[in-house]
Amino acid sequence: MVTSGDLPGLDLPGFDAHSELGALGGVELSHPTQDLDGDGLLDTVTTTTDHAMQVWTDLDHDGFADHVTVVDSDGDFAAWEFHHNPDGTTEWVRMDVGHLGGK
Ligand SMILES: [Ca+2]
Ligand SMILES: [Ca+2]
Repeated sequence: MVTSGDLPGLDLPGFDAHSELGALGGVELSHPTQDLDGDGLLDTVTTTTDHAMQVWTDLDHDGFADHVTVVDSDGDFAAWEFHHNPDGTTEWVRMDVGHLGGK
């Protein structure tokens, strides 16, 4: 289970590129601060922990994150998408993983 950890003022989970998000559930982005896709609507929140940065994006503006990219301080990264299954359950699915810097 991922917990909110050391993020004062932000109720978003902190984790690194090696964390398993599968059962995390919906993540509410109540106060997005960035407009990642440039359509004029704020959709993205960036959070940081001691060892990693998480970029949460609410692509359809329903108030819940649909995508998160995690980058560790050592360059490892992982990208996850929030999926709604036909049976009504939801899960985070890892779409990409790798290392920045091309080693
Ligand atoms: Ca936007
Ligand atoms: Ca959304």
